[in-house]
Amino acid sequence: TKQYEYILTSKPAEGVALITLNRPKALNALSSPLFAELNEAVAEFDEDHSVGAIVLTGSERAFAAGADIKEMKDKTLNEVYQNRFLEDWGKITSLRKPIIAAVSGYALGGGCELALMCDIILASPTATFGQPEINIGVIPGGGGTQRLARVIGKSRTMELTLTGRTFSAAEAESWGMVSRVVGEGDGKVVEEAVAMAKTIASKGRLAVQAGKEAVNAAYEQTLREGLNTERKLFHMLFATHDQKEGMSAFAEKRKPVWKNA
Ligand code: CO8
Repeated sequence: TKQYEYILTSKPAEGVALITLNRPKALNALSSPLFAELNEAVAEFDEDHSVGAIVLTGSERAFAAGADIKEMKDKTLNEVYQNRFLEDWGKITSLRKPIIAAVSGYALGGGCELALMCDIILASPTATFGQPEINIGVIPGGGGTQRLARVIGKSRTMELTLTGRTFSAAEAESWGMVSRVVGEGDGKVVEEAVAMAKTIASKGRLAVQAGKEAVNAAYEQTLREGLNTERKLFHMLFATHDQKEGMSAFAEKRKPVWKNA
């Protein structure tokens, strides 16, 4: 795979691509050049037929400590508005393949928002989340107020946004923001995320893509529309080889062989 300056990429298991944010001196602060590389890498893996699921992680100390404050500090209204600052930082939400965030250490501001853009969040017990933008005179700008409110509710989101206080992995788990907190130990959360990605990558790709699309509809559509989307996608899968194969394999008591078709 390609060499980047601010991220590392690898394929640690069958069907799995791993992207590691790698700006250790700045606690993985999210700069425009870093995001350009991240967007390029996820787009490449979304196209890569050998990849079925993607894992995004940072370091033990920081998933990402937010957008790069030093880069933002002197920007003017003209610049941020005319250049639509942050608009292309949400590209990973339009991937077809699932992306799992494996979070250790700080996930603050844009770092928390980046995790929220992923499909599944796994957290190490060391993970510290927060939207501390209020402390530097602004508010979240990468979806924090919107995605958090949908996931953990209005009252908590309001408290976190207006006080800027951080919250723990245990809180994030009890509020349903992370799917689980993974046991102690360096690298454990990445190991678990890679194992989960490998499991997902071993399923039929069309069904995985449809499943992701259907769950996402729950956050973007009304219940009636979402149920309709789900049923249409379910019906659509009856046109695939993998539906015939999966159901025949069950009836014949054998393992299915997916063709991703
Ligand atoms: N931007 C730039 N540099 C940073 C950032 C950041 N967000 N966070 C840390 N760094 C740098 C520090 O400046 C320091 O650099 P140097 O060694 O050159 O002084 C280095 O990383 C290490 O940091 P600290 O010395 O501060 O380490 P500590 O262990 O003492 O503290 C903290 C760690 C608590 C994480 C602290 O660094 C901190 O509070 N960081 C800022 C957190 C923050 O406010 N984040 C929100 C930023 S605003 C934002 O994210 C807007 C969102 C925009 C949308 C994004 C869409 C995805």
